[in-house]
Amino acid sequence: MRAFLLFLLIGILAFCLTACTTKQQESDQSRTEEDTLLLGFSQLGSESGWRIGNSKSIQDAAEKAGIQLMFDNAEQKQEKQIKALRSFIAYKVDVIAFSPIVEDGWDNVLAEAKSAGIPVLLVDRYIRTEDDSLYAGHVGSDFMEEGRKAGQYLMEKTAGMDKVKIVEITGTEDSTPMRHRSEGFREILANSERYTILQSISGDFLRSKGWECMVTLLNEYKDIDVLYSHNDQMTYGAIEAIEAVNLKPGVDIVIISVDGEQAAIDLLKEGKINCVVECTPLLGEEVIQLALRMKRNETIPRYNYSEERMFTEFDDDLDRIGPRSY
Ligand code: GYE
Repeated sequence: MRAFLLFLLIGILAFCLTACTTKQQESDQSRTEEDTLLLGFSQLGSESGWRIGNSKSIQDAAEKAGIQLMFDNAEQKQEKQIKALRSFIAYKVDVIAFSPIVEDGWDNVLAEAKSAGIPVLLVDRYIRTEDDSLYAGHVGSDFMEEGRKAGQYLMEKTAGMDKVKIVEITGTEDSTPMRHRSEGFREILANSERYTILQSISGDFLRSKGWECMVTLLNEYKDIDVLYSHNDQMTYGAIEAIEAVNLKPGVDIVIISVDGEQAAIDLLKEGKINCVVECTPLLGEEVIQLALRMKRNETIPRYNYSEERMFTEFDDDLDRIGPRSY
């Protein structure tokens, strides 16, 4: 009887050991498989502090997760971006992620990725297509909401004014942030007849063009109350132009900017910008997590929006805004 019990015990132990080892081996295998990912990322350029922060966030997150990243900077040219996507397809990457500079013109190259069986993640901006199956999902900001926030701030700021004359310097034409930041802003202002948008011109998200646009606008109109600028870089250029004609930015002309770069927050504290709508470039970790899921053939949520704030002259805790990493 004792011998039998001993045998039984040894048997049970042996079974447990084998089961555990197999389980351990299985999980080791799946972990390595899960963690290996060759991700091709096409960045659209390096036009702003936002963009540079965004590239860094993606590169850092890839390094931290130990995944292989093929990174290409298209220097503001759609043709270069398409070329990069084609080279990712040729390399047979596991997943393609990219920030489309404009919304149109991606169908052909994305159909090529689809027939090569490579899933695509849109980062930051959207594309316009009839075929929704060309990408798995999007990660980035809700630009309509950013435009609405800018409008809401302006309603509050100008509550006592009869007529409000606005100029708008927009981002790159046919890009999602340009279209949606304009649309969301107008949606709010449409609630009142007091607002007139004198002119809306594109500054391509560049500081130099922000300056150029503002010079043109100041020559054209002598009675500008508000500047709504679609990003901080263009705002810096515009402020320079406003100061050059001896007007006080933030006082003579109310300034609303988008992004929330460190320099813009500093200008807000100085009173030269009145409102900064936050748009975060820190998308790296989410991009990597989603790409890993896509590699495992999981369905990802179609839209993955970042949580964002707004900083205005009315906040009583501006000094408590922590250092910005972009
Ligand atoms: O606001 C701007 C950048 O697409 C959200 O592009 C991005 C925009 C950002 O160059 O600064």
